[in-house]
Amino acid sequence: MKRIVVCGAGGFIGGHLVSRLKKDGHWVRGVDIKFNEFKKTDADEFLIADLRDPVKVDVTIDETIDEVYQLAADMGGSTYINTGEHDSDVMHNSCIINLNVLKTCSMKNVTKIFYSSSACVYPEYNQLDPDNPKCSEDTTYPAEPDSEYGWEKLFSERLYKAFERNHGLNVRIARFHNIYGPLGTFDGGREKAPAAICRKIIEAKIKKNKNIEIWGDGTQTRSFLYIDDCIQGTLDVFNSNSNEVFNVGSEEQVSINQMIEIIEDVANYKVNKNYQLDKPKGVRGRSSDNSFIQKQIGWKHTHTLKEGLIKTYNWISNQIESGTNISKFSKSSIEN
Ligand code: NAD
Ligand code: GDC
Repeated sequence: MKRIVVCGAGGFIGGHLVSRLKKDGHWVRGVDIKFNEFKKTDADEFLIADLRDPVKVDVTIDETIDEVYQLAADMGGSTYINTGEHDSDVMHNSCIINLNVLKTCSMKNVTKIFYSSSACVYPEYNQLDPDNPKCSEDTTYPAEPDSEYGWEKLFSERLYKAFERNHGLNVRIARFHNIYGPLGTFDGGREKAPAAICRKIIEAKIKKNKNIEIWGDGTQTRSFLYIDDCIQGTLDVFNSNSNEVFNVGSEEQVSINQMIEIIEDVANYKVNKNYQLDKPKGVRGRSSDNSFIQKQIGWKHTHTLKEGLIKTYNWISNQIESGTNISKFSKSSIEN
């Protein structure tokens, strides 16, 4: 049994990771600036703390902690990342969290740390053709991420590697490719395409309205990874002997239009797509290349997009129909 800190434990992936680490028998302290909106935490302890404050980081990662998973970041989907409006916050907030966490880890007894990077580090020039995006780990340089979020992730990857070299920290890094599933945000501006489009179709169905808005022309491509596969990939990268940086994504590349068709099937409801060409679109094409992780670690995703979307659609549908009660979970978490 390890004593583990999960930073960003009030978030989507961090919340799922806490549950899995608890199931695996570890003692877990979660930390975040907020509680998870949808579920009472499974952590043994949950601290509300702003990781931009080095004193709070010092208290959170104390001398008893063996391992840290650092997922806290100021982030969101295309609507949040690609307008440019949040660039200074995204870069400043996430950088300072990583600077603080690494400095503290290097001074305490932490033996191993995980950092969640992103597919957004890959150069835009390799993601112009929606049918042939190139996102293998060996194409990272010359660097040209399409967003400041991607530049921050690339800088932070390098920061983790520098602490590994100079302070003997055992570092593991995964580049997540658009993760989706239950307990992920689906409204409010930070949601990504799978959750946003599920919500739009559910709301259209409830209102018996056929029209939904789609950002871009719908021919842009992506791959989406179901949350359970992401958690398994994270643990496989963490427990591997290799300290290389790995993609953790799906290779099931689809256009946004194709994903909408799948969701329409799940909903048993057809919509009219009203394309918003002035909305944030990000790169034209992006899909994970898993050759390296499969060869080195043997990790593979197991859910098809349709299987994952069925679970996600049903969960969002339940949330909308029952009316999400944020304060209910905040209260129960405080008592934990
Ligand atoms: P999320 O927004 O649900 O979780 C991030 C958490 O960090 C949030 O709960 C937020 O409150 C917390 N946080 C932000 N600032 C903080 C601060 N100053 N102090 C303490 N906590 C703070 O996002 P997620 O989808 O769970 O992503 C987790 C990690 O994975 C992030 O680092 C993200 O960049 C990375 N990632 C996610 C995806 C994806 O598709 N979800 C893809 C690539 C990379
Ligand atoms: O938001 P996202 O899932 O992020 O968008 C995918 C594509 O879907 C974009 O081209 C977007 O314009 C389109 N899209 C169409 N309609 C909508 O209603 C909508 N909402 C949203 N959000 N998008 C819509 C993400 C980053 C993450 C993360 C991952 C890594 O980029 O924003 O923070 O790091 O990538 O893979 P996406 O895939 O561009």
